[in-house]
Amino acid sequence: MRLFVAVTPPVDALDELRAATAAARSAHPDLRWTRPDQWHLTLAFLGDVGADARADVAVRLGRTAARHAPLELALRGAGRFGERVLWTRVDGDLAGLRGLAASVRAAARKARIAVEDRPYRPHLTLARGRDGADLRPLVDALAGFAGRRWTATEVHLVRSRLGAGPDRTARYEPVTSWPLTGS
Ligand code: 2AM
Repeated sequence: MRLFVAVTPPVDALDELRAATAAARSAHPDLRWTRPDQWHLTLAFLGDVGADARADVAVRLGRTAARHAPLELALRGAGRFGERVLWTRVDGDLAGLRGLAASVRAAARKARIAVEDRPYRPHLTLARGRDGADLRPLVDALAGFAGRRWTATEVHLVRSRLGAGPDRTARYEPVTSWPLTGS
């Protein structure tokens, strides 16, 4: 089962982002926009995980969530990974978010799941570009977006079903969620 671990902004924060990106979305049908009902902040991408490792990582993620406190976050402005990915940035308790992502990755490694060593870049993916797309004007257009503060209170283990969403997009289905109950 293809899995990732994420935190999810609440509906009011997502509605704000949806409104802030509406003009860009309609002006650029050439990009592959992610669906607002699927928006999330990935902490770790686990890839295909077998049943045994899934059970193991679930136990470990429960312990991880119990050690970390809820996180005060906000969505703000935009950035890009080259011409491939347009995203909105994350503001607030980034040290806490990085610490949580590091713990989630450590939990996955202990469950013998290979996770990337690349530095964690907190972001919420808005759109993916096709070859030759110029995402810079969109980054500029979204620069003034400053979303409300919200609290991440849960960590979600999410299943990604490639091609199962509308127009053969991926569909993300929460498998298990754990509250952040640390202090
Ligand atoms: P993204 O946020 O940059 O789009 C499900 O695919 C989620 O896991 C997406 O949010 C995606 O990143 C993230 N992810 C991270 N590494 C990935 C990878 N190697 N393949 C697919 N998704 C990955």
